[in-house]
Parts: sequence; structure tokens; C-alpha cells
Amino acid sequence: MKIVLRWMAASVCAGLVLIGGGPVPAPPPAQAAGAPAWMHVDAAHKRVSFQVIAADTGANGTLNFNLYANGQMTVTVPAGWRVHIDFVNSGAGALPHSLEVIREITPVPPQGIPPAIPNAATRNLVPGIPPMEKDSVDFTAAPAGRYLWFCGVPAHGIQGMWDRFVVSATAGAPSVTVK
Ligand SMILES: [Cu+2]
Repeated sequence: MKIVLRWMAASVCAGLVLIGGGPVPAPPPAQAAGAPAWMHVDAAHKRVSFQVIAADTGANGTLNFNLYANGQMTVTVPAGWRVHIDFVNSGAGALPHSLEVIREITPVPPQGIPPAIPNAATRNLVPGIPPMEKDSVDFTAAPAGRYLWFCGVPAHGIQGMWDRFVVSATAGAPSVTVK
């Protein structure tokens, strides 16, 4: 929502500047406001799928999900929706990685723990999935609460390989925000 509001404010400013003539630039596509290309929403069936790349470029020393680490990204899903994650380890950094949903806790645990939502974890949670390998995860987003996407490989979480995952009792649709 923060991104949406910022975009609206920018549009209003652009409109004022252009009063008196000239084409008003087209607004950015809706994708820019909370729906990255790696998220696909099936609202009719209350399903959302995410393509998650572990070690997406060298961000945070390769310890990131889709570029983000240290809670920079918040993924929100309405409670009760089905979640599918296609997970791939890009191989950047030549390290294994995993992904699981844990409760939001500080500090994060030293390595993987049982997931807070049943089935919300890739295989090889602690040893990790080797470079260039994939896994997929399916679970139901419940109960509502604040969670993390967390890499269970020892010390990766402590070094920032986590982002925020919110299961919302009030959100009408999935969204992704980045700060
Ligand atoms: Cu990792």
C-alpha cells in the first residue's frame, strides 16, 4: 500500500507540471504496485504462486531471496489462500540454500527449525538445496500472523537470509512490498 500511495502522489505531481499542454505520461502498469513478475495471483481460486530465487545476484553476499535480505521485503498473503513456491538456487556464491516459513522472532535461529506452517519448507532444510537445484512447496497460509521466509542452512539466517511473510486476516489480495 505504501508503494501504491507513493505512485499516486507522483502521478498527481506529474499532472500539475504538465498543465497547459503535452501528453500526460501513462501510469506504470499495476505490476509495479505490489505485484512483481515473480508472483502470480489466481484470485478466483484463492491461490498464489511465487518464483523464489535463492542467491539472486550477489545482494547481501548472495544470501538473499529474489534480491532481498534482512527483512527488506514483505510478502503478504490473505489467510486461507493456497501458496505455491517454485524455489531455485541460482548457484551464485556456490552455497546450498533452503526456504521455510517460521514465526517472526528476533534474533532469528542459528539454523532451520520445524516450519511454523505445515509443509512450508523445502527439502534438505538444514543441509540446503545444492546450487542449480530446485524444489517446490505447497501449503495453506494459516493461521494469520507474522512470519519469516528463512533459509535454514546454518548461519545464513543470522547473516540476513530472511524476509517477512505476513498471513493477513484482512488483506484482500497478495502483495509484495520492499523498503
Ligand atoms: Cu541460504
